[in-house]
Amino acid sequence: MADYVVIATWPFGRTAVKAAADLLHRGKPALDAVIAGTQAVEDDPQVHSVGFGGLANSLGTVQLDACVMEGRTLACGGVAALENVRHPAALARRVLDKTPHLLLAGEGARLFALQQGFPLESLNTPESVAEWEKRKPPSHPPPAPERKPSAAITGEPPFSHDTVTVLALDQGGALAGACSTSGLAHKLPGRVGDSPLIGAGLYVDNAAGAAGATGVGEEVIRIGGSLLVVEALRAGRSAQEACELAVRRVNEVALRRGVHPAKVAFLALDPKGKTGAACTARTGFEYAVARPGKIELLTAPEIEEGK
Ligand code: SD4
Repeated sequence: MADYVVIATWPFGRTAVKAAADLLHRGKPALDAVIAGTQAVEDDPQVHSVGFGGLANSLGTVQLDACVMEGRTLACGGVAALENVRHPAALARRVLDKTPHLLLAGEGARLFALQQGFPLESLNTPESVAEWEKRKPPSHPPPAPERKPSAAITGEPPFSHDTVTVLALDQGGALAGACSTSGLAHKLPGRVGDSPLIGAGLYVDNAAGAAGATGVGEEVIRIGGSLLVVEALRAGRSAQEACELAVRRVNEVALRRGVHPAKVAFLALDPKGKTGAACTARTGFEYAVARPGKIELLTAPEIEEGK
């Protein structure tokens, strides 16, 4: 029997690792635990970047992205641009369990949710609508500086956004991961980020390790972020080195594109339970780690451009 470990993005990751650790402690599989952890954050109306109470797109509609993956058979599932379902990670698991597909999007994902007995509901709360109003981008943005922030998205309001990504190693030595987000506030309707995409926002392989991402999804997709981290683990890098390597890739690509690196962070968990995390400059990325009897909030190192 191995000691369990679960890690999750951002300070609200404490809620996720606590819920996940409750299951891992009782010997439950990593996949069940990461979904329970993710769901605890999806249900929290105070978290305006995930699930119920998430920030809406430019039309005022909340569209959610999520995926799940387990590391033994590489079984995975995702949902993208999903409306009216507060538990997208649980629905992603149904995609994994009940369909021959890996990713359902938009209206198809919502119909599947209905078929699977998920209630359809409004995900707006009075607080999330007020927050969305506050973050409305100006209709006449100021002229862009020379080297403008990537895709004009810096993670600062009005484009605040945080994914919950949860990675776990269970007592049987199996790895799994889940991530869930409402994506970028005021995004174009139908915009899909990294979080429902296997290999971008999440990748898990018991033979190498697990990795997940948060931050500006466009930049994570561009470098195939989570798969890059897992392949670095497979090649013998530590979890910490693998995350730093992916952040350096984000920095290099930004330089080639003539933009400042966007706010992006990676988390990793290896098959022995060692963890790693790193982020681009000024991301201020914190993550939660739970092991038997202990929950901590840690700060990831920031990798400056050219370092
Ligand atoms: C996205 N990666 O939709 C997500 C948002 C996020 O911290 O993680 N923000 O691009």
